[in-house]
Amino acid sequence: MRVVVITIASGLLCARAAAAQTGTSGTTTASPTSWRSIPTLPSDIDQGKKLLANLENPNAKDAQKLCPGYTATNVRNSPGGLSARLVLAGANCNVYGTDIDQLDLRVLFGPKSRLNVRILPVEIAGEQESWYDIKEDYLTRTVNGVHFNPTDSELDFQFNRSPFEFSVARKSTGDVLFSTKGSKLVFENQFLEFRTELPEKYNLYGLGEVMHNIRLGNKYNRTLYATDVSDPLDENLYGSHPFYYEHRYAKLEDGSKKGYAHGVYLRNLHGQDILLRKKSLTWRTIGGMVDLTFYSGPTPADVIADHVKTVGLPAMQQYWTLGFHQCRWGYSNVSDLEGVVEAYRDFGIPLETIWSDIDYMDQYRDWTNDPVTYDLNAFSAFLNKIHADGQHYVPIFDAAIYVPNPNNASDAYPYYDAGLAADAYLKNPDGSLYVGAVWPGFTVFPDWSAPGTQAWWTDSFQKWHKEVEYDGIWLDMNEVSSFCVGSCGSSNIAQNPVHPPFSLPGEPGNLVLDYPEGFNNTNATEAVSAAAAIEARQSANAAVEPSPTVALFVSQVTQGVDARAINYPPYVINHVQDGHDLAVHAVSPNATHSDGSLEYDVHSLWGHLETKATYESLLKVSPGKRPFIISRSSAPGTGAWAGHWGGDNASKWLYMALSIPQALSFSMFGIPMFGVDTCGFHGNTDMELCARWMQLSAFFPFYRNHNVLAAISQEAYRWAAVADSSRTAMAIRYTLLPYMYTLFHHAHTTGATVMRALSWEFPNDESLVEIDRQFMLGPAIMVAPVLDQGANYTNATFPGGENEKWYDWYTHEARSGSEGKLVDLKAPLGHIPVFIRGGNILALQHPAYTTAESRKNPWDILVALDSEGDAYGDLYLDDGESLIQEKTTFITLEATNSHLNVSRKGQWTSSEPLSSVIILGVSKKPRRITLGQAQLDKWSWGEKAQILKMTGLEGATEGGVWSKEWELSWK
Ligand code: MIG
Repeated sequence: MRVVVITIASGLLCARAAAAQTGTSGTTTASPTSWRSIPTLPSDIDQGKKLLANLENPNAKDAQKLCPGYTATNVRNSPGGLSARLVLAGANCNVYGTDIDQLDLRVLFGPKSRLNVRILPVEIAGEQESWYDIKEDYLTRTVNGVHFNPTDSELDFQFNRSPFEFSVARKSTGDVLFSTKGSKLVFENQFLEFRTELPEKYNLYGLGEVMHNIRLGNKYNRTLYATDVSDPLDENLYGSHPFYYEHRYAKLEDGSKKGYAHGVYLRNLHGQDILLRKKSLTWRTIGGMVDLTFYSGPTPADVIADHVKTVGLPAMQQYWTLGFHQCRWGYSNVSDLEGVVEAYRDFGIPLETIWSDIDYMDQYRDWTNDPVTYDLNAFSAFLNKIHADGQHYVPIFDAAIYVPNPNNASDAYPYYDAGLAADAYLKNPDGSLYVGAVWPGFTVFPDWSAPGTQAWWTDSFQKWHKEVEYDGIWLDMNEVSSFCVGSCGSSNIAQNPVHPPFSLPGEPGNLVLDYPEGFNNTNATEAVSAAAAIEARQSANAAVEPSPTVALFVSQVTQGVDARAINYPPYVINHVQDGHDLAVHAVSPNATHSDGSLEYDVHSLWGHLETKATYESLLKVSPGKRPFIISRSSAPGTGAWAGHWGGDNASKWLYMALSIPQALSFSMFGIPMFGVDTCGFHGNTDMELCARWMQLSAFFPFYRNHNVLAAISQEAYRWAAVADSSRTAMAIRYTLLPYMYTLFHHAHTTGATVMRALSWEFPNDESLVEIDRQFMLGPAIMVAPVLDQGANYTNATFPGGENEKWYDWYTHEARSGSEGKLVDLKAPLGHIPVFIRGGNILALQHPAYTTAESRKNPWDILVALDSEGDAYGDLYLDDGESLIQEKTTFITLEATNSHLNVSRKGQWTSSEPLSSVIILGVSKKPRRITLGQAQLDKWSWGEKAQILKMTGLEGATEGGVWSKEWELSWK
């Protein structure tokens, strides 16, 4: 018997131990699940070549030294911009592919905040489709300048003919935002390199998906290539977003600072390295073309909105999706789910949605339920019950499709057959099916370019919905992941079903023994035994010999004119997977699509396109309703169809802290519906971490607790302190739901963000460039969580200076800005510091157990006056679920001169009453208060607190608080 341990790329979190096996296809030892007694894939099936990434190779060829660059000729003005021919300025260098001798430069302006610079091979300039470009229905184009006059642009484009260099400047200030001066353009069929100068100590943000603080280092590398990996720091993850913005601060004559931001988006999703250096940024991709869009800002909010509008405005969410979601890997049957739903109810902790991980599936096959543990009758009864209670259900859905064993008639899997008949699967270069391996065994993968795929996909989701009335879909493994290198199953499908080449968490050799940092302080006894168990496991592993590598790779592409080295491109990006091999843990680069494209060129779009297809399907499953999808992989524009969660984090304080910059980066990428696995995925959580995290995530747009198989349970009711903390934070969240929903409306219509960095709200304040341990939810709410183990206080900065007003959420006590200094805040366990920014009006609704019940509750209006005595707020109302709304209402609340004016537009009606109005920052005792014509006598005012409270207003606004326009004055 041999056991092999492969350490997952993150190294620290989850040792993926290979299944114990005898010989090559031996049966495994006894296991709790029946499907375990099946052959196991060889453990080394996921090992590729060991390559040296260019970035780690000191002897790597330097294209800047070896290549000639280009000369511009034939320059002419064209509608909306200019064009030129770029000609290679010397002998071919062919460093990482073949140089392209002649390039087309196309510069296009319009609208005034955007400029697009495209450089593409002349040979494809007239072509509709080419591997150099991304189809427009995959990723939208950014600029349409045909009727735009470049002189109206906020940006200026300058270039030098020989050597060809270009720059982009902000017209109003003359500031050069991007300049390739002093560097060469390198354009080869498998390698692109260009560099821009940057100012010293630049503040640069974005370029995801990567785990990192919000501000990127100035000596730092980033790699983008969609991959299935457990959230290692500073490595490429599930999605690719080649967009950054830079924030500069100009000194004005009076000594004050003014912030200017601009954005840069590279519309190229090939594998890429981005090199951030002291005064420059270098972009290197292994294919595609230069397709750069510049956004002029000038604030970060302007840049982000411009980018989000460009790639696709985010989907409007159904109201209920903003409720609290509970998930875990390891709810092994329907009664597990029932038990969790009941326990939440018993403990009085709101639960909106219960989720299923892969446990529900029949042998991990999509669109099926385990006939015993998730029996359809019992399951339907359960779903009927939760639906009747106003709750929801969302199952996971895996990207790969099981291939039934052709030699076993009882292994039939009709969903596969239907996809095969629709010719919906990726192929090998020789036209045979590409067969990888994922949870169910050997699998195939949908091909989103094939004409029959969408109909089969939709039909399958519709069929399944007749059996299981799900309310949304959670898309996993869509990078797209495969547990083996190459088409490993091509000649092996007769072995199906096979077990993945590693054991599941909790199985022998892969026990979940880890605890959060500081656990030894809070629970010494348990920490000691966990440490002993980890040590025992490590010494057992040390005794095991590594297995030899098997070459499983299928042949290179030989067809057609594509002579590129597809499987092993000459430039090796710093890909996180073992050996930097692009084929490891993914469908391989040579998988071939029906439109002729290769996975090499479209890999990072797989999840994006699956999300789009699933969105289309859900529109058919539940006609007229906004689809609810959470996807692991994403690309620019995925937000138009789905939200995203932060993937496989760990139950560590570090990961809780990093969830804030994670969320802020997805705000930048136009995917506002974001949250992370609250209380942590890998490893065991503990009471303190889970209590803090349940409170923090309550202020994230997507609020879900999720846990790995075999870790200790972490539902909010498992510890009294976590239950208390959760109830407190959820009550605030549910009170704020109308506000969050309104933020989503703005995101959906204008590209505004929901979760915001402080530097976006205070763009002239340079002290905020790195602040990512506190954040804002919209313009009005600031959250300053405790992120450290054992702490009973935290510190926070209060931007805005002495004229800014910040009000404590709980006490309504006012304070002014802290002038860049950190202020200590008391925050014992159970308390999360939250503040309201003066100048905002919040329309709040009394919280209830579900969002549906909350929507029927009375309203409070909280007016937080700024130092001038003014405030503004708005509220968007609709039916909460329809894709196309027949009636909506938009309420505007304005306070000035001791007067509140509530105006409305639209036809949506609701009848909930007003309950109270509270006004913060009222410095003088009013003599008389009137609401409409009526004088109010139930009110109080405190000299010290400067708070004016009017309660018992239920009868004051006839027909409901929002049914008519009204006014309130306190003079
Ligand atoms: O290879 O379905 O990120 O949330 O619990 C692991 C099991 C597959 C990865 C997801 C995680 C989910 C897990 N999945």
